[in-house]
Amino acid sequence: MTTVGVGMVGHAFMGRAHSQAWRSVGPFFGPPLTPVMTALAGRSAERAGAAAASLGWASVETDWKELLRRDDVQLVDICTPGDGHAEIAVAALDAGKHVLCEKPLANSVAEAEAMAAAADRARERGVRSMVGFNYRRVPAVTLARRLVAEGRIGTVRHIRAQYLQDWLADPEAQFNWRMDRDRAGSGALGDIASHIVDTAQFITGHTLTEVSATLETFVPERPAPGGGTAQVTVDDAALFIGRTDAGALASFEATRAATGRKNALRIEVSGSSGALYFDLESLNELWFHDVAEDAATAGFRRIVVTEPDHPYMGRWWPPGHMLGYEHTFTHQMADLLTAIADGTDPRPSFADGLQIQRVLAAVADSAASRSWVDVEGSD
Ligand code: SOE
Repeated sequence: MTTVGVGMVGHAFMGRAHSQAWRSVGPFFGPPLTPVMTALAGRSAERAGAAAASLGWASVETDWKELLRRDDVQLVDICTPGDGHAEIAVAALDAGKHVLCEKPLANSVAEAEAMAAAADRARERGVRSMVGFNYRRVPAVTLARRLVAEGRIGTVRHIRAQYLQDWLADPEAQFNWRMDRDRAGSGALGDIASHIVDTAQFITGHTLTEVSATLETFVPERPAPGGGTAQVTVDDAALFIGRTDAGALASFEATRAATGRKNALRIEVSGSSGALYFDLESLNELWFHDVAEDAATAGFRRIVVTEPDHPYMGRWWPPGHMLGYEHTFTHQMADLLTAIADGTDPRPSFADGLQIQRVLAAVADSAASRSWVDVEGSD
């Protein structure tokens, strides 16, 4: 099998980001499997048809279940709101289709457990699955992981993570599915705190074992699209501290009300002999501090992560020619297709996604009980 037929469910923001990645991964990465953009599934034939034409999909389905019945679809790419993830992923895996599922894996730990179990069953038949925490695949983030693994900053003592957005700072910002617990499962917690938990654990190799948290909803009621107002049933902001299995202290701030900050995912890792700092709003840069540096020239050094030997960069442009947000999705597809071809498990796996879901649940439980809570399964 040198090609893999892809069927994508959903065609909004993530559907558009994934479509550009499916189009670009072949020409730029030449993966062992070439993706064929076979079918786009969307509830509205008219809107899905227009999206398929503009995004490059060969056919349209108005019922995602049809993708599972098609022999020309071997991989299902789930780009729906969170309330669609579990049903589609379990059915697709049980039908023998590889699955890429957007983050967070699910709207609850129970759903994530069912998805991870389906992934285990499917793995026995060589069917692979991945959850789309794409920020691991920013070259600077992968470089940070390599530097930590090489011991370049020594023993990790602190993880300092933020994910700051401001699209809900305005109380007049309209209600949408991301503010509906039944659709999204949670607010900033599942949507963007999940990213910094995955990115922090990926860079350091640590896992969170216990957390102490608080959540806030600053604007409980918002203008509804059809007029009137709608109740916000999720958090606008999540703040929590934690301990890791390797003895580090961690702090996390995820908010959609950080006025003036657009998409500022920031991670600083403090080690016994150095430190690293990354900011998504300057995603081609990694700041590195080495205590061995002579005091006269010590400090955080700016690494422009665009050299051919830097992660993923050899496939793109000459040094100094920057990448963007969309390239992380192309990297994600390249790694997924390579893993499928090699018969290995792509990372992050559904088990990785389940662990993050358990961190999010511990955060919610801690905020409700105003106490420290252990992360299930971390003992
Ligand atoms: C939230 O607005 C959001 O779109 C997240 O859902 C994405 O995962 C993140 O990459 C950008 O911000």
